[in-house]
Amino acid sequence: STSEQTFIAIKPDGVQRGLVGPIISRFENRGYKLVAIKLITPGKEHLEKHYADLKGKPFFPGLIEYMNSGPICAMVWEGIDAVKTGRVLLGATNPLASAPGTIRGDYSLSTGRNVCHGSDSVENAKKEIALWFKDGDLVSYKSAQHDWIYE
Ligand code: YYY
Ligand code: MG
Repeated sequence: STSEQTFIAIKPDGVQRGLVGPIISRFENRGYKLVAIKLITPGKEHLEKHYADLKGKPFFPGLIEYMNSGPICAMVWEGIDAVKTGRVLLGATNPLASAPGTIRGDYSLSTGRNVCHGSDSVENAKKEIALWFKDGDLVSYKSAQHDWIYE
């Protein structure tokens, strides 16, 4: 449906490297609608919840430290197939396996510095949006471009 939502977060390296604008532009240009955005340094406890599925992996402590190293630009993007297409825009987890034209494939070289997060399923998107945002943070509006993007 055109109201599917995904959680996209520009990681601390992406923010520090001045990639907030370029990454937002990719979602805007594709036709997705921004419905929530904030710059936040949420702390380790919150980040451990966000990556709870990866607890126990050898890279987990380093991942949390990296994610806690500066502000994160947390966003919710809405539109048709937002979760799956959001992952396509992101590229592969390992930037070296990411095609040029993807965010990770254009802007990064290391798995542990891959500049951007995106939900991997509709179910996880719902969980992540609920973790990072309050209900009232998500705005509801009709994009002026809607009828030029959807047939
Ligand atoms: O969803 P995605 O970010 O593409 O990958 P995940 O498997 O969920 O891992 C989350 C995050 O952890 C990944 O973006 C980088 C980091 N990571 C790592 O540092 N080393 C790995 N071998 C796997 C993942
Ligand atoms: Mg993931």
